Amino acid sequence: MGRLICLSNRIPLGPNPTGGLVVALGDALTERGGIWIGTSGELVESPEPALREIEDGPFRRLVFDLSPEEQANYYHGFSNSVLWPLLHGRTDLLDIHGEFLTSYKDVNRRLARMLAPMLEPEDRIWVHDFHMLPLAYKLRTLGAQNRIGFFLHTPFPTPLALQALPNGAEISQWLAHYDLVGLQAVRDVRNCIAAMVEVGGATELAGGFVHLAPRQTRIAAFPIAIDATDFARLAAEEIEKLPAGIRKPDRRLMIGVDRLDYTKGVPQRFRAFGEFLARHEDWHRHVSLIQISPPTREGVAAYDDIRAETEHLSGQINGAYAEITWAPIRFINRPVPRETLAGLYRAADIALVTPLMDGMNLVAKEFVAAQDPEDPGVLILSQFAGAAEQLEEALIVNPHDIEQMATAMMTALAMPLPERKQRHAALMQVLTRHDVHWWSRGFLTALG
Ligand code: ADQ
Repeated sequence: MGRLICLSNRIPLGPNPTGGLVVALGDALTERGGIWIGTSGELVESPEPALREIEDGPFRRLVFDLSPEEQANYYHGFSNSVLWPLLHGRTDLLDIHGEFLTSYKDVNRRLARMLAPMLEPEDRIWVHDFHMLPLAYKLRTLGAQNRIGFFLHTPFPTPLALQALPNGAEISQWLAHYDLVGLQAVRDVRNCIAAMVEVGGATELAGGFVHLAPRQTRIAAFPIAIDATDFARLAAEEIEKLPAGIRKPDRRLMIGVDRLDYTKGVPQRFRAFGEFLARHEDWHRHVSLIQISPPTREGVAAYDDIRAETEHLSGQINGAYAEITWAPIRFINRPVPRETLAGLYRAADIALVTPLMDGMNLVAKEFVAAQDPEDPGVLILSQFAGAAEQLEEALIVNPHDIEQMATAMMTALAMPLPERKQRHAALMQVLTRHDVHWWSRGFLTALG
């Protein structure tokens, strides 16, 4: 059995790396001398044409640097200002420039050239996410015959949206050089096959395979997951450590946790909470919303806009409703340690997970896992999160429908304990059956 070689834009650094993917891949990487490869996070004028080993962790990690120009064109440019909005159906935000695409291809070619000489025939390669779509194609050009799998963490767009890219057909060519393309949800599998056929000229075969000469690729859903048992244990421990007063006996708590990204629907969520407060004066002083949203991708214009919009809305709602001893919204623009988040989820009565579009959304799963089964909170979940395909017992909402979301908030606050317990038990069963180990095993078994 060969090694497992994983590639992702960011890799877990430090002597004790943490995070969902580390849990998912750690065993496979440690067992068979696997390697994780990604960018170093350092910018240098002339990046070395070789991978550099980081020597202090539980499995091998190799990194490469980007130049400031590549950071601007490959990372902020094609990855974050073209592919990210496209994959989330936000074609209105596309920022198309020739030099972005050129840099994107160049970085992937350089990576393939650094990787190809290291490969042994039995090695399996697992490429993660949209920063590295062309990697298999570049490796095949250099003669690699290995099994190569790709997992896309975002949604896959419709064939129509894909045509907003000048190189829409090329995406299908890139995907066709993988043996397996894994997506988060069944809806993404449908979109991907339709796009490869309609835009890329592929032929659909039986069993989720497509043929684009000279290769056959399997397209399948592998919904990403968490270690629910471990997260439940963490939350039960951490709630005890929260500061007194975070949750008063007469006050209910709603929570939202998202990177400050325009896909996450935070403005719509704030508007719905404003609508709820306007409708239910009796709930004033008795419910508040903590929204934890660290800024990301600063410097990309659309992210500056979403920050200004959310700050404006939270200020407006607090200005309209706050009293001396109560503010309806606490809007925190910093990351919060994972342990504290776990405790906060458990302290909350309701989670608002209402993205406009999301590959999966792990916050939804973390919230469910963190609940006390004897007195669980309620998950309000967008129909456009990949998680909605699995978490059917959540209160499913349309994040564009502000009135419906405000009604769901009231339904969740009024939900009797037996119904909360029954919904939570059903959700928890999904999470424990389909945990993060099930996810990585499933993908790697399918890759062969
Ligand atoms: P993200 O868009 O980052 O991931 P998500 O799935 O919600 O979205 O994962 C976020 C992770 O970061 C969660 O584990 C959460 O706890 C943590 N996090 C979020 N806000 C935080 C904060 N303020 N402080 C600390 N931690 C915070 C992409 C896709 C998703 C897909 C994942 C995994 O966009 O759809 O679910 O990858 O495939």
